[in-house]
Amino acid sequence: MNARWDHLLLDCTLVTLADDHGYDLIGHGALGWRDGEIVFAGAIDDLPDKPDVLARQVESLHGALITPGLVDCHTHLVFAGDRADEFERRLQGESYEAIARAGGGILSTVLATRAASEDELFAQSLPRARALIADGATTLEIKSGYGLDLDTELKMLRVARRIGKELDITVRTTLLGLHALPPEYRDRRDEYVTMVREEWLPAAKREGLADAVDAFCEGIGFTPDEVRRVFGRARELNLPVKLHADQLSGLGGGGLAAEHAALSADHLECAGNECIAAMADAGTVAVLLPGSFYALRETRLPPMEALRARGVPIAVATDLNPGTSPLRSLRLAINLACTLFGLTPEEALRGATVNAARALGLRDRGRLIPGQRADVAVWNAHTPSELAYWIGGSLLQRGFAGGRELSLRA
Ligand code: DI6
Ligand code: FE
Repeated sequence: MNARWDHLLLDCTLVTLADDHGYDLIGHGALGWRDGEIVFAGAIDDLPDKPDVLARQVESLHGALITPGLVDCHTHLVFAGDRADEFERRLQGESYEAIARAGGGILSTVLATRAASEDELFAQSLPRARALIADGATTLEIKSGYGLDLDTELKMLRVARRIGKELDITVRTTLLGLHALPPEYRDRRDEYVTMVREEWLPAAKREGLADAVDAFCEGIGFTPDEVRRVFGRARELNLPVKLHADQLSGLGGGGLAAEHAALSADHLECAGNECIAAMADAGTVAVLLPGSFYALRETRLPPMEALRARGVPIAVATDLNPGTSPLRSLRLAINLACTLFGLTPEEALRGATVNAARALGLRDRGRLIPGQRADVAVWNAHTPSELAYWIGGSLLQRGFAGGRELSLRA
């Protein structure tokens, strides 16, 4: 036997998600890790020795439920200001698209984000990341896209990296240059797309600031051809792609994502069958974002039956952003995915763990099995369906990332 384990949790119910179906629950369970990696996930009775011989730190969890730490694979949580005023306008009947076309929407957040110093942006964004962690997240993806000039885009990505360091969790960053056309390029779309393609992608790559590239493929965003130009360059630079696809307009975004072997296509309310088939063949994850569906009071549901029939892996994320999804809990996104989209609690939990990790290209987390990172959420719950069932409040008791306990100060 090698060196002792660092930590051993006893008397807990493990939701291991070890296989592709079912929770794979282990009652009277134990979870041990060493050097940030799980070394034992099983029944207490199957431990190879006495707990305090095995591990330096041993604790009983008194029957608590433990799951893999949640993975929020789609957020825009770095931004300045808020858009509560637009929320009020929408309640009075103005549409999201009308507000965007009138110069509000994404562009109003762009102005605030450009004006904020890097420290201000960090200070405003950090509490949103803390809120996600306080309800179970241990890995976050964060996109740029509210700069729309190179300096501000890189500033956002640096802030995202700094949040990961500050909170001691994994943050994956995504360059979202094609989010909206900045006003200074109003009549020069092509020039903007070329600049993102030729200058921004290589710069973000060179500085190690982007783990992936995303685009907003919508009537109010960018066309499939514009996205193609940028994605082609991303692939040349070995940067994986993800796509905001088929949310408000069915432009074939799911198929476009699959064409570029995208890690994920996100939203998909308007995706047709051909898109779903192409995603299945390409192994592209479908990321469902019920927060924006709810906040925009949309009615068109994502094609759940087609996704299931084709075996497309389904993930669930918050889409935390100031416009369409001011949602600061991934567990609440799980609840909304069940209530609004008809996911089972098991599909939704898998969607916020193992499949969400896959949507980020991460295979080292999302299950509680030996060899995976010790990213663990300990819940004030007894059954896994409770995670989807309780609405609001925090259920989280403790969180660990890479074996280190996280501060849950929200
Ligand atoms: N993600 C986005 O980037 C846009 N919609 C979405 O789901 C809009 C973000 C915004 O309005 O600020
Ligand atoms: Fe988004």
